[in-house]
Amino acid sequence: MTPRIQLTDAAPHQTLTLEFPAEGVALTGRVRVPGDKSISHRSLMLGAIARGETRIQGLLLGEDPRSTAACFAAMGVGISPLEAEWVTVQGVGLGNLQEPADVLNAGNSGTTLRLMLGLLASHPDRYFAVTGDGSLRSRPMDRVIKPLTQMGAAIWGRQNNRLAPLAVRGQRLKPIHYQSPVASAQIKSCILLAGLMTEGKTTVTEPSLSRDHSERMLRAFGADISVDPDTCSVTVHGPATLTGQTVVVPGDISSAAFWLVAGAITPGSDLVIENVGINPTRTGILDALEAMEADITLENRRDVTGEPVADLRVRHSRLKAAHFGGDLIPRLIDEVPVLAVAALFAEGTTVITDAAELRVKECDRLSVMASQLASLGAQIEEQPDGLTIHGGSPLTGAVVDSYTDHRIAMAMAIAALRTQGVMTVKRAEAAAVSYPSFRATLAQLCGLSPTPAS
Ligand code: SPQ
Repeated sequence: MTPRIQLTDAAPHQTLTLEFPAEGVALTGRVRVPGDKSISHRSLMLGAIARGETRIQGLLLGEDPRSTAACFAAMGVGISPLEAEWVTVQGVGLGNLQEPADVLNAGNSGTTLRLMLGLLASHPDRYFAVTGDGSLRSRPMDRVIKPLTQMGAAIWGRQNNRLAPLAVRGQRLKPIHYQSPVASAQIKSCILLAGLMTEGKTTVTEPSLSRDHSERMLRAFGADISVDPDTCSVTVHGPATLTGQTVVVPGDISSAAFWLVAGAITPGSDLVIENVGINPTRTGILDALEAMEADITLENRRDVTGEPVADLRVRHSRLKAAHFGGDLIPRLIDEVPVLAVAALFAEGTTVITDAAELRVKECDRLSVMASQLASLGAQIEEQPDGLTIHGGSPLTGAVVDSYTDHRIAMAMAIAALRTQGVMTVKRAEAAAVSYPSFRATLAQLCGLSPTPAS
C-alpha cells in the first residue's frame, strides 16, 4: 500500500490520519527544518530593546515567535512582515517599550511570557497586562515572579501570583544573586533581561546548565555578560546598552529530532537534515541516540552568527535501550516525547529519570506520552520524574490526542511510522506552534506529496 498522511480540517481542530505499509517505509532525502524557536524569540526580543536595526534571517514562522512579534509590536516596536527572507526589527532602545493599549497575549508560548516578564517588570511606571491560551494560563509563572519580586518587581496573578493573566507595574529593580531550584533557560533569561536595566551585578546560578542562547546573543548585542561554567552561573552587569545586530537563525534541533528518530527506527532509511543548530546545551538528543547505538553522523560543521551548526545524517540501525537522567535532561528536555518513541523500538528497557519538569510544559508530557503510547499497545510506565519504556511490543493503530501540545502531536506521528493499521492524531494543528510544515516534510521523506486538508 501507499502511505496515507491525511489532514482533516474540522475547525477549530485538525485531525491527522496516518497509515503506513506493514513492511514499513524507508525515509530518504535531504530536508531542512524551520528556524530554532529559542533563538527566534530571542532575536525578536533583543532586537526590540536594542538601539538601531536588527536583521534576522531564518526566523521560525511558527505560532510562538508570531506571538512574541505581536507583543513587541503592541509596545511600539517596528517589525517587518515575518514572511520575508530577512525580517527587520527597529529597536526602541532599553527602557523604551511603550505601555500597550491592550492585554499582551503570549498565546501558547512559555518563552514569550516568561522572558518578556523580565523586561516588563523593569520598565518603571508602566502598566502591562499579559495572558496566554488555556495551556499557558495553567503553567507556573511563580518560578519567574518569585525572583523578580526579590528584585523589587510588582506583579499580580491568579492563584496567589502563580498563574496568568498577570498584571505588572514596572519598577526600578535592584540586582540579586538568584539560586534557581531548576535548570531552566526561561528562568535564567527572564532574570538576565530584568538585570539589563538594573544597576549592578545580577547573577543566576542553576543546578546544571540550561540552553545558553540568551547569554550568547546578549553578548553579541553588547551586554556585559560573564559566565562561570564551573558553578553554572551567569552575571549581567547593568545598566547595559544593546546595539542591533544581524542574526542568522539555524535550524531547530528540537524539530530535527523528529527526523533523527524517524530515520533511526524505520528500516532502509537514510536521510540528511541540513543546517541544524548543534549548540552543546541542546545536543542531548544526539548523545542519547548515540547511547542507543543510532547511526548518526555530523557533516559540514560550521559557526553561524555565534551558534555552531552542522548537517545531520541518520541511517536506520538496531537501537539498544539505555538510562537517561541527571545533567543530560536539560540538554534534551523538549525531545523526551520523541525519545520515548525511539525507546519503543529499542531492545531492552529504557529508563528516563530526573524529568519532572516535563509535567509543566504545554501539557503534562510524562502522563500524556505514557497514556497515548499505551493506547497503541506500548509497554510504558509513568514514574513521578520520568518514564520506563519496554522496547519491542508491536503497536496497533488507535485514536490518540495531542492535548494541544506540538511536541506530542509530532512524536505520535513519528510513532505511526512503525504502527500497524491506522493512527488518528486529534488536535494535530498544535504542530504549527513550532513546525508548521511538519506534515509536508513527513510526506516528502516518505516520497509522497502532501494531501491537502479536506
Ligand atoms: O516556550 P515554551 O512553550 O515553554 O516551549 C518549550 C517547547 O517544548 O517548545 C517547552 F514547553 O520549550 C522551552 C524549553 O522547554 C523553550 C525554552 C527557551 O527557549 O528558553 C526553554 C525550555 O524551557 P525551560 O522551562 O526549561 O526553561
